[in-house]
Amino acid sequence: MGIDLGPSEVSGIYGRLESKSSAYRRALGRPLTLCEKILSGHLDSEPSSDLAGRYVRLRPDRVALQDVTGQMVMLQFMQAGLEQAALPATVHCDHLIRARTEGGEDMKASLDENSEVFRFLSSAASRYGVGFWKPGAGIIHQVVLENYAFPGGLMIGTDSHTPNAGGLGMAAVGVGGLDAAEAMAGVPWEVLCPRRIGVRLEGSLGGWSSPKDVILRVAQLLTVSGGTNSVIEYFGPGADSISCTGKATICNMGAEVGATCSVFPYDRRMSEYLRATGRSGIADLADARPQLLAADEGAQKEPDRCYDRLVEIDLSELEPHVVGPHTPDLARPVSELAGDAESEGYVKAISAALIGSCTNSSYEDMSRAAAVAEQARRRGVKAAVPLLVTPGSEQIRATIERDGQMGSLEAIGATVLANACGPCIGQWSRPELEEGRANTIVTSFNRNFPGRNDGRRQTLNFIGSPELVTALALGGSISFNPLSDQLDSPSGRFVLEPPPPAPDVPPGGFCVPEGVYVPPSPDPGSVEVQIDPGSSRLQRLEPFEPWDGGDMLRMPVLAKARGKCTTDHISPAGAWLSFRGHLDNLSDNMLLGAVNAFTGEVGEGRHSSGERMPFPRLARRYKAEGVRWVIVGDDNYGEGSSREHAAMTPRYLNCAAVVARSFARIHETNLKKQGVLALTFADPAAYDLVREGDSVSLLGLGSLSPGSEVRCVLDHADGSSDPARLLHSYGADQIEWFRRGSALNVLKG
Ligand code: MIC
Ligand code: SF4
Repeated sequence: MGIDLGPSEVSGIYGRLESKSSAYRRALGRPLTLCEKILSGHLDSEPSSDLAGRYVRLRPDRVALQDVTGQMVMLQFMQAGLEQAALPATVHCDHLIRARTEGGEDMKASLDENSEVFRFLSSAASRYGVGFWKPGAGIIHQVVLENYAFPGGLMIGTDSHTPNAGGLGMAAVGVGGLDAAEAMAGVPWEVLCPRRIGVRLEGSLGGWSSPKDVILRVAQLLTVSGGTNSVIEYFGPGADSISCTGKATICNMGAEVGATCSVFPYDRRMSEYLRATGRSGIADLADARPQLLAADEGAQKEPDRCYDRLVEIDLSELEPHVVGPHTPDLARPVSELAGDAESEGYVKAISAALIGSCTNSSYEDMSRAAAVAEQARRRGVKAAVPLLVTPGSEQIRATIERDGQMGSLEAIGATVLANACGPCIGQWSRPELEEGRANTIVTSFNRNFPGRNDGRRQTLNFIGSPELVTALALGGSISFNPLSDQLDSPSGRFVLEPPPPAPDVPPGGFCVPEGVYVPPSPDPGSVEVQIDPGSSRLQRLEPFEPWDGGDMLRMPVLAKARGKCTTDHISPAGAWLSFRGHLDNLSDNMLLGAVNAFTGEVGEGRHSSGERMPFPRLARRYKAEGVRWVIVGDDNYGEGSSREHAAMTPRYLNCAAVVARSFARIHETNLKKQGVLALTFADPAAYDLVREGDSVSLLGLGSLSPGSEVRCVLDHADGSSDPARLLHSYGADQIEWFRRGSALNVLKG
């Protein structure tokens, strides 16, 4: 199977899109939204009735993997005894690269530290027909945008920010590793057909306002769970005023509101980007089909008929925003940041400013940030705090080096890090920080959960656009309003001018890097996959046990998590990223960030004997005793990343069920796939009935069927008990995953 989809394959895809979406339009008897066209066009069957709210089986066009989730994909693919990827797939080495000093040195050290994992990934990719992007090539979503995303396509990726490709009009969805392994095995990919949120954009961006501010505003309106099981579709006259890469920023951060994916209609900006990245053939095909690659006119005229929810944003009135700390939906215009810092007691001094990442490292972003930096350089002013730049890809890095943007940033003191995730994913080493001391950082990244960037829960991360973050780096404090406050310079005080509009494709073309990509072997049989049996970082997987057919009685509550419990709380990244290919070693991080609802402590619970200990140790103790146990979760449990490890480590340590008020989409699927029962309280208030020392019985599992309820009895330590009704969202096939112990066991046959 080829790794590239060229114009002839894309033309075939458009043919199917045309015929299936017409059938779907007839079946619904109304105009279609863009995502409805893309999804119905990729159905494994003929569309005949309304799919919304139902599980649908789709045929994605490609799969994208990154290094830390990709290891499990490959291990699962191997465990299932599969041979060759049945559709184009690539793996990107980005998350494992550290940020310690600067790009060159960091890359060298990271190559040494991770050589074993990179050898495994490159050999497995070569063996199983997957393209391999070497460390240093760039961050998955940026490299995919530059090379593989195309309008009207459908992609799944083992990373929650896969929707970035929506900037090129692709429906791109973040999934757990097993979804990817199954798709690579040629099995249709199953997803709950999303609801539709329409965002109508009026006006045009100007001054300091940027695409980032569009999504920060959307996050404020929808909140971190408001997009769950929904697609966010942008349209309206304002959409054209946003560059292709700016659209990608907006779609990327749709993950922060839990959206399945986000998508923009095809337009001139996308056509330009496709041509500038060497894909004129696809641009020609798309240029000839503007209607196919946008919502039907009727849907745009009467959005109320076609979208479940409608949001309107006037770009001309949109102020630059800053969100945080600790959650991406805590938004305010930058003019209100100083006031919030005062009233909330946030540390005002900024300790570091970081720009770039997969979200915001386009040519346009870097040009606007550089334009701010230039104003300071001309006046002899340097950044008041360390300014770290993470280019999204080698293509971007080399191009901004050639065109001078990097020089402007370096002139004010910026350090350029490796083209990798680095500080965005906790690979940032900050030995200078005093343990336990609160500090403030500003970033143009997408996530700001506690402990995410530097492993320090006291770090407050405020997120804004790269140009705004650069300006804040000059001001050195979150009380500084870049729009109106003065900066000191040797020649007097001055106020920064808003950066001028910048092109999203370089006038002189992109510098195309060489030697960063390795195609799969033409002779896969000759490739040996390299795993050292004594490795601490890679471990072949053993299948999980099937369900024994009985009810689950009197299981202890290992943890009742209070409040936000993201995948970063359940399976932290940072130093733990080293063990993403070794389930046993990784399991020692399970729930280390979760807040114990009974005690307020982080990462610790109590054994039924009364002894306190960290959750992973507690779980290992129960496992050794042959006891299965339960996690109780709050709202939007498992928010954030796609890492299936957050489901695999509990499963491995004997978790039988997670009962939550509600789940984030990807995590819920990951739990189901790994054979952990994912259940929700029919009455969310029942969460409060769970007390310390409770045991949980789940009854009637033998009659589990789509839409059925699960009976639960909570036995309290004082001898009393409470019943609770539990719901689930399992489809018929998914129940089989539970019965057989995991979806992988089903895949193996
Ligand atoms: C993230 O941004 O949280 C990550 C790291 O990219 C994750 C993937 C992972 O945990 O490996 C994601 O977003 O899915
Ligand atoms: Fe990497 Fe951060 Fe993007 Fe995730 S969000 S892919 S960690 S740069």
